[in-house]
Amino acid sequence: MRVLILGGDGYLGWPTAMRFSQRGHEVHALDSYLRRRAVAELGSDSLTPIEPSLPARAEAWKEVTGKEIGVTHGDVTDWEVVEGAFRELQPEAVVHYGEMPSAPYSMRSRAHAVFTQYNNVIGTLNVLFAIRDLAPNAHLIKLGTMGEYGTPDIDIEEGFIEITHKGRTDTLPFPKQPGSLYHASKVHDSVNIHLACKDWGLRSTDLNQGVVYGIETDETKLDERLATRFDYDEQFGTTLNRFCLQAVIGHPLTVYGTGGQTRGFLNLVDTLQCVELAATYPASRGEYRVFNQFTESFSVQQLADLVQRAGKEVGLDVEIQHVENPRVEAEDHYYNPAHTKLLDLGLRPTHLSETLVESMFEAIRRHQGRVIRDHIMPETRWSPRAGEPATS
Ligand code: USQ
Repeated sequence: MRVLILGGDGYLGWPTAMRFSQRGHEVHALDSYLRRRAVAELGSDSLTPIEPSLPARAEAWKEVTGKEIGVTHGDVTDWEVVEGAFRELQPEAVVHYGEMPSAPYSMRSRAHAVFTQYNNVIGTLNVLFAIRDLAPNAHLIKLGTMGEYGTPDIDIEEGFIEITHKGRTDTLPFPKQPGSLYHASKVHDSVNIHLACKDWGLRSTDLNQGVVYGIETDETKLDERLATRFDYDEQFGTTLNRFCLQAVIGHPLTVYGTGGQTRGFLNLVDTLQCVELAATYPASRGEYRVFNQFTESFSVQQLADLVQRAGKEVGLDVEIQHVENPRVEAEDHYYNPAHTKLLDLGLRPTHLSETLVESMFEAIRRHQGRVIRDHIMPETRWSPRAGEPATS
């Protein structure tokens, strides 16, 4: 299969590129280095040292495996870049990670919010037009987010819900209540993708992914130059990754508010499985399908407790700190989303355990000396305090 990976330099994109290449597919990775730039602008860095560019990564991959990954440095919001890539590569599957992924980043200021929504919505629009006009049979595998749904007081379905209203019944998109302007950008994408499938006959799978954790995959372990990035700062680090790093460096675990916030989580290696399953069993022409992509639900407090217990096993004295919640989010809520469609396709979940957390400690320890502590504590608030000036 010819696979184009947009955002192929990121935390998930690079391991995905290697996985598809390892399986014998023809892979091309495109990236604007947005993530590298945004983390550097914040003054932080990936814990794991990564090769300086996509060409260097592809070179290392070739040296280690003898396989080739094509690369392009380019921005999905630039139509010429997208048009050129689609004309040249004629992809059969397009895996689209090429977005600004951070909720806190999007809530920092007006400029950060505008950048996030422009980047994500316009980039995805370009991809939709490119598929329509240049590769109409390509299957779009788009990374959405569980955060599109918010935390309603009913069970969350996989994309659609049957509603009976005033005696009439229809199956409609599940209501969306995004929790940040980043999550809202993914809602906008979903609406546009659904329309493109309906009106133009495109085929797409919207993967509403939960919070990813993990540091290694089978391919990253082949050679240290193949490592994926691992962020732990307040904007780009996800909860469990941050907690594991905090435990290793002796920083109190930063539980926001009471820690009752509950989310779906999955291991990085399961992200690869899910994307591979979506590609292997594509949507039909005209079909817009949604998979809820996570394996287990936990509250933030449960994660902190698990990290503390795992720490104890290996002699780490882990303190849990409840910091003022910088976000506007429910801390005590119902959460029961369906997530059976990927299991039906054959997903074999990796379960979170103390042993798994201990293996993350081990991987983090190897690069402990590189940790920058300045941006671990939360700095970005969802809502300004009274009297604070407007930001630009
Ligand atoms: N949280 C803490 N302490 C921390 C960091 C986070 O208590 O130090 C809490 C947050 O308040 C939130 C929960 O943990 O309630 C999850 O936060 P997160 O930063 O791990 O994840 P989030 O901002 O939701 O975003 C991440 C990815 C995003 C993806 C999303 C999936 O960055 O790209 O879309 O997870 S989901 O959360 O299901 O929407």
